[in-house]
Amino acid sequence: MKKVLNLAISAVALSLVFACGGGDAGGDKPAKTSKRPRAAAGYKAGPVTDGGAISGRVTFAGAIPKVKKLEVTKDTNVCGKQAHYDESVLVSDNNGLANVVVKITNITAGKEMEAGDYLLDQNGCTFEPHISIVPAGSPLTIRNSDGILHNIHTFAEVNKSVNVAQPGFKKTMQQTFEKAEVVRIACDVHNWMTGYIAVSDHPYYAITGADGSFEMTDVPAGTYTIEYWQESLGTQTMQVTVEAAATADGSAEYAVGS
Ligand SMILES: [Cu+2]
Repeated sequence: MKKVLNLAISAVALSLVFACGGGDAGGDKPAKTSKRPRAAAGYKAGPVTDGGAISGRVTFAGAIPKVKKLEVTKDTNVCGKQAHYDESVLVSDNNGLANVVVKITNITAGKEMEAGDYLLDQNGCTFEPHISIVPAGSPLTIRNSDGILHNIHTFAEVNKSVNVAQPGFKKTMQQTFEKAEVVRIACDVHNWMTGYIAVSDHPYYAITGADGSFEMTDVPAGTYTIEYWQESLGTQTMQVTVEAAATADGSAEYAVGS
């Protein structure tokens, strides 16, 4: 009887390995395997029953900086249809800081990473969205809505950097990032174009909205380090304790010169 039970458990374990590993176990079929988001090695995904939330606002202390208008110096018939602004520090009327990547740095178990469709559009010679979260292993579709030559140039440290032309006739390309980091994206044709991809390796990532607010849900109870990253103002960290069925305050402030 005991032996049968062991066998049954092994069978369950085996099917779990196949379910979690996806095509990884299958080897050389990248088109199928690459659709799956890939969590960090050692991250245990499963239902969160004692979860809480972390929410808050990231704010900017001090006078609200003026947003600089950028000069369109090329392809003005397409790129000049709309005004371009420096998006490196965007502060709302109530001091909310937008586009801050908020993540838990030390989480080893929690909810499943969700598969999704990820799009970076080049529209009016601007990257839309300016910054987004893309899970490691999930393909990002890079669209050229402008019908003119753009050039995708990524500046990565742990991923492979790419520098590839996207002519007007090439509507979409795909790019997959394998490891977690924030990758800057530029266009060598239009030097004012800048965007960022926050490659995630677990589901506890968020980006602050225009008012600086963010939320993470289904966080297992525990004490965590939260990291805040902003493209111009840098990185800071904070400890937060999450209790079951409660919302922990993850608000943070960037002070000028911090
Ligand atoms: Cu461009």
